[in-house]
Amino acid sequence: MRSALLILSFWALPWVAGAQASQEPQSSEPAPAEPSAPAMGHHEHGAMAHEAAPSSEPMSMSGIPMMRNASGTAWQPDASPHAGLHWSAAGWDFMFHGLLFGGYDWQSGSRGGHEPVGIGWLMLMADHDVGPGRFGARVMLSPEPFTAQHHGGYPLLLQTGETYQGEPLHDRQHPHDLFMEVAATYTQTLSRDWGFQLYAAPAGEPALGPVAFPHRLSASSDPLAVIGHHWEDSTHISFGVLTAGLFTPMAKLEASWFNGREPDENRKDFDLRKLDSYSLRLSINPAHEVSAQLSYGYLPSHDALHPDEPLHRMTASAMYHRPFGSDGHWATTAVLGHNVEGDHGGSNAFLLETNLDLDGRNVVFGRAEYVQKTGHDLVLPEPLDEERFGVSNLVLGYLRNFEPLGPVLPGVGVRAAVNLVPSALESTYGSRTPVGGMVYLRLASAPMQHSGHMAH
Ligand SMILES: [Cu+2]
Repeated sequence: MRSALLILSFWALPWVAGAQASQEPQSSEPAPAEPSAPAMGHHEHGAMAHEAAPSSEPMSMSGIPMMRNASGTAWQPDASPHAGLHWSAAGWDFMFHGLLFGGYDWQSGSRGGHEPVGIGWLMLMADHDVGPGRFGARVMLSPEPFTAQHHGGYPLLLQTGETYQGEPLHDRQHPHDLFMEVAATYTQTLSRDWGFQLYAAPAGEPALGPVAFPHRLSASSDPLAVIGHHWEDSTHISFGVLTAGLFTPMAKLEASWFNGREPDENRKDFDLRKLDSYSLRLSINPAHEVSAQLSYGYLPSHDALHPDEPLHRMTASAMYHRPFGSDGHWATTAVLGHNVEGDHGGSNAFLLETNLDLDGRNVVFGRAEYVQKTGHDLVLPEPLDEERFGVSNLVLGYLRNFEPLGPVLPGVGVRAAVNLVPSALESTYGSRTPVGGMVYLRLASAPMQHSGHMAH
């Protein structure tokens, strides 16, 4: 109950900003596809734009649709729906969006648990032309330190990663930090086909892994985390990130230098530390509906409990987004994550998830994961410490959206999961098929309104 109230009051905050924006006169005509970058002429820009891109899409730099920008500096397919509030004031373009879940999480067995939880994030972005380029600032906050903090996180069978009271956390997902992202970007086109981007963040996401699950459209109806998080996209909150990227309309190559240490148990501060890790990522958007990436990261001391164990991470992922029917949308993501950690050798995580919005109202979603976790990861008794177990997680859910309330799209949903564990873990989990579920209220950003977008 308290979580639900907190979640709701969290929304009220930006709603003040939202109300201001929605008071502005709404243009009945769709916003023209004009580049926000002054460095390029409109015609020139048009020639560079992705062939398949519908002309009604707002563009950012180098003919890249604004909708391609996902979490951190990651790309998603151009064919992504617009959601959020967008307004302009004093030469700045603002965007506000968010995704919040409040509900009751229940996981079976002695390693499970049940409690009310609040999960999600809110984000404000501001952009302004600076010299020949474009400056951007963003702040993303999460309510989870207040709404998902009991016993170090919310119940989620087979989840591992980070700590609680100095011990490794297991079968719970740690809350995301209050400051999920505080970042500045600078983007500039160099020529018709080239541009570069710089990203600096005391809290932010290095160029490693796919679009992080809390920000993936294919995961946007599912409140709970992926159990392969610490193989795939767990670095999305790193306290100290510098990224430089070079991009064309179709590809982006980025390098990051960052603090690879996982956030500590105080979820309300900045865990700044030396930048000891690096990563490389190649992103490709070969078609309007497709985005793929390949990345590698070296984190010499990611785990506070084992500061001498280096981690090498490799990830590959692909996303496919397309409209469905007249008002729906279909988003699918596949991810492969590979960790080589200390002396534990290599381990893999596979994920396939999909979100099918049938008509703007009814959404069905699902996820399948297979992850190799050690007894050490799962915090099993000593003799099993170095043993490796293949565990799986199958999720199916349904979300029903209602009429938007101003900038907020409310909905109610249910999510059911069955986990598959090997027989060696049967006694630990009380079953070879432990289950979990959640019923929830979801507040998402309503489809985007371009109020005052073209003011400059
Ligand atoms: Cu996370």
